[in-house]
Amino acid sequence: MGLFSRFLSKLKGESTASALDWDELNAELLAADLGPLLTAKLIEEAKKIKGDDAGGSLREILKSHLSQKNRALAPAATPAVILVVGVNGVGKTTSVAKLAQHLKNQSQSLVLGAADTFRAAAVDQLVTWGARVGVDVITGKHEGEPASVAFDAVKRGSESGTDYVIIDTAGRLHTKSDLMAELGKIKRVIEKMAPVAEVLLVIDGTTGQNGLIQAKLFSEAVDVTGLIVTKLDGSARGGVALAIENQLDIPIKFIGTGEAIEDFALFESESYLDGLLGD
Ligand SMILES: Nc1nc2c(ncn2[C@@H]2O[C@H](COP(=O)(O)OP(=O)(O)O)[C@@H](O)[C@H]2O)c(=O)[nH]1
Ligand SMILES: [Mg+2]
Repeated sequence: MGLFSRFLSKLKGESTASALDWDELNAELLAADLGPLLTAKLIEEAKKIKGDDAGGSLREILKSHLSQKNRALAPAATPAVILVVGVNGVGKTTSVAKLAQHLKNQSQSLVLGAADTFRAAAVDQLVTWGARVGVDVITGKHEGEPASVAFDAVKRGSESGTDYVIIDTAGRLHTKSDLMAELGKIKRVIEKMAPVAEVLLVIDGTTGQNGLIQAKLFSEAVDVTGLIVTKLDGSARGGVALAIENQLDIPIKFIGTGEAIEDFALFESESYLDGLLGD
């Protein structure tokens, strides 16, 4: 059931919402990780709704808080370089594989770069995915320079004329400034070869308000152009992504809905709103 459906059905039964209904909606929005700022804005605007079409009005309000930026991958000269970043365990490597499959399904050619050189298992994980998807994975030495692996991958992509190069990176705590600075370095090194078309930040949809802090700090370190929100297959409603869109104006581009390669989709704002409103 959508976040707003109980509230809406109440509104339909009575003509106006009581103070208690507003408290309930407030609590539900907070529980869905929309955060205090966006929750307060939404309640304030929803209180002004008049007339019968509460659902339609609420939809317009929610829509006005989504990013207006393009959700499609930015058009770029080949190779289009995509850098995938985020904290540990959010689903970066899995999302790189899913995105590769998604693009391959559209007849795009790809090279992947395994720039998480801290953990040998991380490289193996991407190599295994690459074999399954059927794309080349460029690896480097264990504990080697992530920026040099990224550079090699982009070089390979340029030389072989592939459409996309996707770079997986090591998970890093957004609070560790040296690791955050390394992201800037990776980007600068890549850009000696080709421009970075997209920096996609992966956010775990079950994270809660910490996701907003992650997004703030990653954006300060590197120009984040879009979000991949993962783990939306559970009970998580990914409200934090909405808070990020609203407060930082970073559009959600893709969502992950499971561990399998096909559990991945473009973010569709209309169906997301359908879900929230319980259509
Ligand atoms: N349920 C679910 N699990 C996911 C999703 N995306 C990734 N995972 C799982 O999350 C764990 C960490 O994923 P991984 O890609 O290694 O994260 P990384 O550390 O950011 O590279 C793995 O067990 C993945 O299978 C998703 O959309 N839904
Ligand atoms: Mg990884």
